[in-house]
Amino acid sequence: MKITADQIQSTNKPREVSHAREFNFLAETLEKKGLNLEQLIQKLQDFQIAIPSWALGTGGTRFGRFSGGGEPATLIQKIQDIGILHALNRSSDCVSLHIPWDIPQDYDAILQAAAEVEIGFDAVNSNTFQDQAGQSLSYKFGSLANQDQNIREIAIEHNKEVIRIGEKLGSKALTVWLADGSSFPGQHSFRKALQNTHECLQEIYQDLPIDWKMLIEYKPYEPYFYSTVIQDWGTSFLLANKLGDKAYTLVDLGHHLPNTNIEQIVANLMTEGKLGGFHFNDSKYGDDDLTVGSIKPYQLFLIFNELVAGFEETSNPAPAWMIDASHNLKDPLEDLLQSVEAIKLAYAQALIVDQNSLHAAQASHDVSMAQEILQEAFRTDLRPLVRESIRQSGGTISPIQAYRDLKVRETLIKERGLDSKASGL
Ligand code: AOS
Ligand code: ZN
Ligand code: ZN
Repeated sequence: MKITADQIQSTNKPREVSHAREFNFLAETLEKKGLNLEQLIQKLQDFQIAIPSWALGTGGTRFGRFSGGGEPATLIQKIQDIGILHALNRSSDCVSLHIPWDIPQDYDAILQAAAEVEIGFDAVNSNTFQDQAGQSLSYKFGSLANQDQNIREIAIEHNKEVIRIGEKLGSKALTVWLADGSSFPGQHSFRKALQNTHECLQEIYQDLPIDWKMLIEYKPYEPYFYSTVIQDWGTSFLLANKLGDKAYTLVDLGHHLPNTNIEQIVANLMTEGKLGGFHFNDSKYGDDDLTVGSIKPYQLFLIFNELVAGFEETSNPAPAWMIDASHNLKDPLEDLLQSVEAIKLAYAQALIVDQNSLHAAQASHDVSMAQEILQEAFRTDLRPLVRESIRQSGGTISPIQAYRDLKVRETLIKERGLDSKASGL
């Protein structure tokens, strides 16, 4: 299934008048505040968020999986699904692959399928948390941190292979997330595990093409429950610093213990020029991988507030923007449309923060006013602005409604059947 420009227009038609009314009202309000609407719209249009190839099918928990049908079974079908999202919201022009859940066979066919729907390739993810088919030794007790050099070598080789795959597709970054850790005190030596990880990452780093980045993800627990080798941003940052200029920290929003101040982590990483990318999602308890903005939208806004300020005030390179979510109840494509909208909304809210007044409030220790300034931006309903930016890019005013009007899921089920299944989790 492919969505045409005519179809987009047809879904916009019945909503145009009310959208215009809402947008004009907002535009007037924003202009009165001295904001430049054209610039805001341009920034929102330029902001593209990569879709993870593993989030297009129904996820699941260890207790079960309930597919909604019509799932993409091949990499090309996954790319086509992202093409559908991108046609609707003009905001997701990239896919992030996970090897070996995605194994490109015919590169020409994949590149062509991607070009047809205007999709490029963001960071490629390696996978050393599962044994691969035919693998001689197991990752059961770790990969890059393992005490067994033979296992570490398999894991290093896999990461190098992922780089080679990414190169053929035009990716510019390798994301490394390691499950390595321990479930019981005494199970392994913290120091040896970290040293092994560092040495292995060094070897992989040496294979990075000149214009590539290595993005190092951290996570406090799970699948192991006592310790994780790269447990927090500090450990990721330490490794990134030791490795060199091409290594950065990747912040997955769900990879923090409850109530962690993520916006402060973002600010500090930007100060050091080491913020490499995001895995956006939301969570209540742990790595819940819920729809972005569904639980803590204010936190998301505060993160974007640091990002927007950091873009101005630091020389941190542009981070990679990716979603990392799992959909157990909702239609994955609807969920991703909601996530992208939530991210753009938080970005828009951060863009209208009156930074000068905030700096002035900070300089005069005016705590109440500093809070007022942030909340003024957060509580302004900017949905019409985000919709307008998407409409001007050729997308739809109401992505979820359009998705339903155009009967996308029904069509995918007809084309692929009820039982089709994406590889991976
Ligand atoms: C795992 O918790 C991390 O979020 C990784 O990014 C992982 O590769 C991805 O979530 C797929 O499971
Ligand atoms: Zn992640
Ligand atoms: Zn995760």
